[in-house]
Amino acid sequence: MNNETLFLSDLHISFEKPEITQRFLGFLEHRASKAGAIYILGDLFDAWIGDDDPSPPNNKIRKLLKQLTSTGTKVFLQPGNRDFLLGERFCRDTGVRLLPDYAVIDLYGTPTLLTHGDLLCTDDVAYQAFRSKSRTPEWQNNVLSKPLLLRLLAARWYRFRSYLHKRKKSSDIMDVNQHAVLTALRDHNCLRLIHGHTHRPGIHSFDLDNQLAQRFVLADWQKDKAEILCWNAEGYQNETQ
Ligand SMILES: [Mn+2]
Repeated sequence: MNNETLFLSDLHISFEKPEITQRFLGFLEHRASKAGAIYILGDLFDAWIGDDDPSPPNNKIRKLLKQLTSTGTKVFLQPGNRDFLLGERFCRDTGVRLLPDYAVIDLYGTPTLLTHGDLLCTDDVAYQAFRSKSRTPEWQNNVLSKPLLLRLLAARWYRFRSYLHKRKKSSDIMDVNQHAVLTALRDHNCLRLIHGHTHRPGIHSFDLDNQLAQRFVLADWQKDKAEILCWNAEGYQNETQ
């Protein structure tokens, strides 16, 4: 069983959604330890304002991640658009390894491209502009140097603002752009992509330079429903948590 690889994303863990936290803690304690590797493709947390934030349920999650990685399960994490400030201290505390925005892994013989998914939503020009700005060291140092309380308040404000913006945006620009998908696959020499972010779970097959390519979109976690993508040498299946 140790030869399994699990993919999940978009848990959006927060104090306000204890059901999701509980489900994830249960996953870490039971299901995850049976796998060889776990890939969390971003937005594990609904907001991450710095590795020094001890607000619940962060410490409990740190502890169980540490427990899991200490027993030999590898855990990899890609930054999402909500938790891109996860940093080195979090990795030290948990044994989790951070991956870059695009990462290629060898998934039982097939090169597979992993990404959170927000980079592929190129039609959302305003978001991409904010994204570029917020990934600079200047922006991040400026934010992280603010007192914790101020960051907590700012995060609340941003989440509220993002909720308002999302209601106004057309649903098309919130999905991936197919040209961006093809370019990313070409750039990384892959025919398989796994991502989250859009909260539109599914498997899409399409042509890439006369070869069959596939895009797996992971499900976001909800109070009463959570899904992970499980791969082994034989293939994949979706598993309800
Ligand atoms: Mn996201």
